[in-house]
Formats: sequence, structure tokens, C-alpha cells
Amino acid sequence: MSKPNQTLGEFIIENQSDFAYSSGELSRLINSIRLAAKVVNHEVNKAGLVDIVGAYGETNIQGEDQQKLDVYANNKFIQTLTNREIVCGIASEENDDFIRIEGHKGDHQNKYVVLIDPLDGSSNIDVNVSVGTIFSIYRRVTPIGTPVELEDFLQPGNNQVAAGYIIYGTSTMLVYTTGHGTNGFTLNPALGSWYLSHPDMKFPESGTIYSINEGNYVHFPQGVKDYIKYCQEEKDDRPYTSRYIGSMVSDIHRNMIKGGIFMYPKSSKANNGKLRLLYECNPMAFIVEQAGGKASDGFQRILNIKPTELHQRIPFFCGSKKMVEKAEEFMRVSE
Ligand code: AHM
Ligand code: MG
Repeated sequence: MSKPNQTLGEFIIENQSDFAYSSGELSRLINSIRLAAKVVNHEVNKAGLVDIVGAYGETNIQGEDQQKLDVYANNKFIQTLTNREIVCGIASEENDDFIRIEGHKGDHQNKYVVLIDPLDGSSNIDVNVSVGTIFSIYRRVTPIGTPVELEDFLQPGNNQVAAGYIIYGTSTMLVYTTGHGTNGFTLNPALGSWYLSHPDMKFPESGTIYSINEGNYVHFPQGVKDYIKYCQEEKDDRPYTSRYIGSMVSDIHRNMIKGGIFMYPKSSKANNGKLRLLYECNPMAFIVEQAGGKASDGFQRILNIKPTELHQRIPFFCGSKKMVEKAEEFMRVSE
């Protein structure tokens, strides 16, 4: 139940019983993410003012340029989670390997692992366009008291206990789920508090927006080409509107409010597309499904996929249920 002016802190306390294994640890974890998000938000907001924008001179494991703010956000989230000794392991899109956190007693007592894309869409920072943070939380599968292993991170998205994103947009929002619906909080920068502004978000069952990088059209599989043509056809409520920010969190956030589909398919240039299953697709799929939407790789539900590697990429179709189903239909026909 949403109450007027409810803060994220109040909401977490009130809904603590929603958490699968309610020991307070998961609440503390989300609390520390909201804290780190405020600090990152502060840096992102002043990106145009200070000499922090621009390539850092390093590339991440996928061979892409890292921006300075990527590094800042990565460090900030890792530092906050590590210092508070809440999690036993962190995997980040920006790091080659996962990090083990043994705890100050060295006894590996923490239960949760966090997977994070600290600053998604960071190439948009230089041009003052929205970026986001995406996080995904699992309960470890290896025994408590031992160091975390790769298998703790390679769990299907179905096992997520919580996931969320922060959108650094015209206003800053934190949207998350613990498997009991999706709720959105807006940061009041003057007070530094997050307020429940979008309770129990609902992805419209259908919509009229399609979001895809059409510059890659000639490289797309036939099913995607056909679906794009379907979106552009003059019939019923079509042609649809094309909207593509190039910042997945913002594209999906908009579609979740207005109704639409976001697609990053495979192409003849990139056999598995671009987006990462663990840091981007699984958490977004969980959030979107909890709001009544759908997420697929074109053929199967994203959350059912068993990951095989930390930085695995996957084609991604995500949005209004009926639109994703339609896109899947086109994919099947052209197979
Ligand atoms: P990043 O994690 O390196 O920032 O890349 C992910 C971003 C998504 O936010 C966005 O949807 C996509 O890359 C845009 O890619 P493209 O420029 O190929 O359309
Ligand atoms: Mg990313």
C-alpha cells in the first residue's frame, strides 16, 4: 500500500516481510545501493562542470572505451557494498572477474551476491543524455562460510531476489522489485530523500513505441526486419512511433510508462547482440515482468536462461507483453 510522501526508507521497512529470507540483510543491501546511487547521482549531475568527462584511457573486458564516470560509479558501488560487509561477492560489467568479500572476520558469512552495471549508456554522458545503473541480487548457492564461486553468479535470472535500476534523467529515479511488483522512487535532490512516486508500476499490455538501433537494419535477422516493417505499416494503430535514446534504462523506463518494445537483437556483426545477460538483461527482465511486461531473447524467456559465463551477451526483446509476443511470432516464422 502506498502512502503519500512515503520515503524509500519507510517503504523498505514496511515491506520487509516481502523479502524471501528476511533477516534485514537484504534491506541493508538495498539501503546501501540507494546511498551509493545518491553519490553517483551527484557526480553525474555535475559532469559538465568538472573535468571528469571523457575517456579514462582504459578499455573494459568487452574492449569498449571506459568513461571516467564509469570508473567512478563502479568504484563507488563496490566500495559502499564492500565497506558495509553486506555481500559476499560482487560482479561488475566493468571488471573482468568477480570480487570475493570475506567479511571482517574472514568467515564468509554474508548471503548475497550483487551483479551490477554501474553506469549503463555512459557514452551518453558527454552529450548530457540520461544514463543509468542496473543491479541484480541473488542468494548464493555455495555454502555460507566458504568463499563465493563463479556458480554463485551464474544463476538463471529466475533466482533473483531483487533487481533495480537508477535512472539519472531529468529527475533521478530508483525503480526496483523484490518479486512483489515494481515500485519507483524519485529523488528530491534538495532533501536527499527518495519518495515513492510510481507505486506498483504497470507496463501497458500493448503500446505504440518501438525502440531499436535501426542503423543496424541490414545486419538484422529476417524476423527483426519483418517486425520493423510491421511496426511501420499503415494499419490499425500503426505506424508505431520510433524512439531510441541509446541508453537502455531510459528507453525501457519510458516504454514501461507509455507502452512499447525495446529490442537489441543479434546481427550479422554481433551474433549474440550487445547486451549482457547478467548485468543488463536479467535485472531488466525481472523488473519488467514484475510490472506485467515480457522479456525474451526472441524465442525464450530471458529469466529461464542458464548463464554460462560472466560477460555473456544475449539478444534482448523487452516491453509490453503483446508487442514482445508479436516480435517473437515474426522471429519464429523466419527461423
Ligand atoms: P554500455 O553498457 O557499454 O553502456 O552499452 C549498453 C548500451 C545500452 O544502454 C544501449 O541500449 C545500447 O548500449 C546502445 O547501443 P548501440 O549504440 O549499439 O545502439
Ligand atoms: Mg551497460
